[in-house]
Amino acid sequence: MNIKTLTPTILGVILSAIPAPAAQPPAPFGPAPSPRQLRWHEMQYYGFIHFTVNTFTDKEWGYGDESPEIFNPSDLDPRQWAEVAREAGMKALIITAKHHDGFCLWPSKYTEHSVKNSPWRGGKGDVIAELAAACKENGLRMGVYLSPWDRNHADYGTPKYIEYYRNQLRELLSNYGEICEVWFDGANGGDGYYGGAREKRRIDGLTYYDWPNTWKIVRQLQPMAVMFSDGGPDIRWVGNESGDGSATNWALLRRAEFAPGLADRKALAQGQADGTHWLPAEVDVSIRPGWFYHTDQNDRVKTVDQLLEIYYSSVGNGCNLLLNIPPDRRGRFHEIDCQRLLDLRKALDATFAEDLARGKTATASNTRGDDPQFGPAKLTDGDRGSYWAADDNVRTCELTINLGGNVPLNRVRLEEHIPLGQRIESFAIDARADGAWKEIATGTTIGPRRILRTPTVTADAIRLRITGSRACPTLATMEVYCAPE
Ligand code: FUL
Repeated sequence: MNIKTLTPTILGVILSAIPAPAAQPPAPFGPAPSPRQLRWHEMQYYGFIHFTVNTFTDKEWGYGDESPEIFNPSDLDPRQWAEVAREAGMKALIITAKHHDGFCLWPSKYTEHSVKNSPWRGGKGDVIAELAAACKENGLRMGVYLSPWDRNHADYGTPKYIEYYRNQLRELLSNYGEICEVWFDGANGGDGYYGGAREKRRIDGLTYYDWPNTWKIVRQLQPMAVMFSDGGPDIRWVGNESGDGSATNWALLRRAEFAPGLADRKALAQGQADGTHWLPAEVDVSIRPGWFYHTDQNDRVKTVDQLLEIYYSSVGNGCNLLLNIPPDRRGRFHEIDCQRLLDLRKALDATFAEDLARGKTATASNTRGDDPQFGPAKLTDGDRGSYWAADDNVRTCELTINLGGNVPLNRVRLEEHIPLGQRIESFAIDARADGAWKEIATGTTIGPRRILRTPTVTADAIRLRITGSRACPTLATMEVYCAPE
């Protein structure tokens, strides 16, 4: 058949039957998260456990001369920790296997300064093993904190100690199943017991620990574990211990400028838009004033309102929340702390009970290649893995969801499709009431997650205006909720 002999009408019918070529996903922009970091982003909220000789001496930092005999919890119960954490909605527990005082919660074969010389369980106990079993039973992941600074060890400050530290890390990463996170604290206070020397020891934080070679051990033994410190290499400190995330939050950092204990606090909080590495922030904060349990702080456990503020400041700004609950001298979470955790869970469940945008009609001022696989319906399909994307040349865009009738709302939850990098740098949210649009929130970054708290408004549509983006924007989800007053 000769195409010239076809009438225009027949040609039109044939052409319309040929499917338009599928659009390609946007090219990744800047650094993107690794699979282990993506898995960490999903954890969102998990618990920190500070427990050691300090629990029995009522201190925050042990000097390193504590006798292992003082570690004697009357009713140690990691199963209780794990059950409460699970019911609270946490996804993991990270424990101080060794804090600055050097006492080990597991029977390390490289030191006598451990539970093996404690009366607890007749010297046969292993807190890490008990916690690992309890986490497994409760579907939680487990992480370990191994303080680089060791105020007990005679060799601290010499190369010999680095070998000791690495041996301990190998024990923790080999004998307790899967480890989700390794926590490298940056504190190096100076003075300590140091095997009886009782002196001040200074180390060069940049060179002494030879971090790159220690990180290799973690990669080799636990390839899916993320490593936390002031400068990563996987997760960064947020720069404060008060529970504050930053509303502007790039999951990126110029990593060469950072190391454990050496950090620019503002950059840690906000990240750096032009960062060379994907390095998202973790917010660590205690439910009590101290990291360790002190009876006289029982009336200063954070209230649900305080915890909610922390939740929105951390999780709501795209950070993960690591909330510390220190076991008491029995070795149990205190009743007050347990109640607060469960009350927080209740409040969050009530707020995020129903996504008012789910399944509703969404439209976009631009859709990548006009291809439904990147269409705005992906924002409301309940699948945070699928995403809307714009054409390559687009930097601003409007996304509108018709809520199908008037509904009260006061929370909007957004996520970029971070496997392709972080892009959006400014946005506004409008609600439509009686046919008129009104701005109810503005923001800078979205990244892994952004939860906006807005005044309660009644609206029949909601609109996200992306007003600035470093590359063509993507968005994985746009959810709308109404928190009870
Ligand atoms: C700090 C430590 O010095 C505190 O004792 C606590 O462990 C906190 C999480 O990190 O740097």
